[in-house]
Amino acid sequence: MSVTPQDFAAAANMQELYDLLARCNVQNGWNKPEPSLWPLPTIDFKPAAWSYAQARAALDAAGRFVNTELAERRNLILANPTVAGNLYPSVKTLVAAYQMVKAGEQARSHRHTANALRLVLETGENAFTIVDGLKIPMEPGDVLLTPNWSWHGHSNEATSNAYWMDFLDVPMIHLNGPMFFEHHPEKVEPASEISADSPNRFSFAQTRERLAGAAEVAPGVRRIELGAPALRTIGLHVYRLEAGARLHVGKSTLSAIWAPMQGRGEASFDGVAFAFARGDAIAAPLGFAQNWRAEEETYLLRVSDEPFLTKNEWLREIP
Ligand code: 1HN
Repeated sequence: MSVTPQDFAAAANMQELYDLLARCNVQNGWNKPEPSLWPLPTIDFKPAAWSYAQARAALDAAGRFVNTELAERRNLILANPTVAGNLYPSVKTLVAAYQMVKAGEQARSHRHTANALRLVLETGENAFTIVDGLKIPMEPGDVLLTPNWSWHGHSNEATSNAYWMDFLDVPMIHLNGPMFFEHHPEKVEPASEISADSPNRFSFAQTRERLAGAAEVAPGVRRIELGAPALRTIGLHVYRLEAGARLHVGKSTLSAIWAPMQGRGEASFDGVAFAFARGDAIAAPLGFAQNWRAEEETYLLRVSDEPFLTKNEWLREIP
């Protein structure tokens, strides 16, 4: 029975009012057990690290059991372990994965509204990602973009397996809802033209050269941004630390996944330290101060939600 204005007028006490509100799918906004606004960001995701050596061995094992018929992508999702029941995001807004395509294999083409990029770890000659009909070479250290709704598949024409890391804004799409996905009608999108200088490719050679000419942001630390073009939701920065250099990153609302492209060292988050080497993945969720130290010359890719935050004026330091 619907609640009438007269019912509210007749409510004799607070409890009767609450009972009427409950029948209208309305909650009082002044007496909830959990506040809906709070003074500072809640910390839920925690720092975490994944080792490439381990992921590579797991992918090789998956290669024995999982073929390209069964798996559209033979990949391993790096789910942040510290949120109860989390099976997906690596940090609140982003997910990372390791992927392997065997020698001679093709991973079929699809497109989705999630923005994606890859960091190439190990390939032979003639490994390609096919983006919108062009074959983009995959060489170690390359960063390759597949923006929102671009067709993409992977074609490993080399004699050795290809390994890389994927980064996507899927958690943002899960939250906001605009998920669309399509298989390519031809399974693997036909492509014959090789586009080594595609704007969607940031070769490691180019990245190293740009960093050599970049200004220092801290003693022994240089930084560049990859793009244009840039993804609308995901920011890409590469840091170069000289041997022995340190980088301090203050507490902020930024969520990032870091991937060492070269080198070795240690990353410490409010006292929790992880040793890192090339190919590892380090989740840096919002709300933790970070201290990086390089034991040798080190290149770090930082994949973050910076553009999403800055567009909305949500990038802030946390005291
Ligand atoms: C995806 O589509 C790819 O296209 C890689 O290679 C990793 C992880 C989660 C969701 C979709 C790819 C992915 C992914």
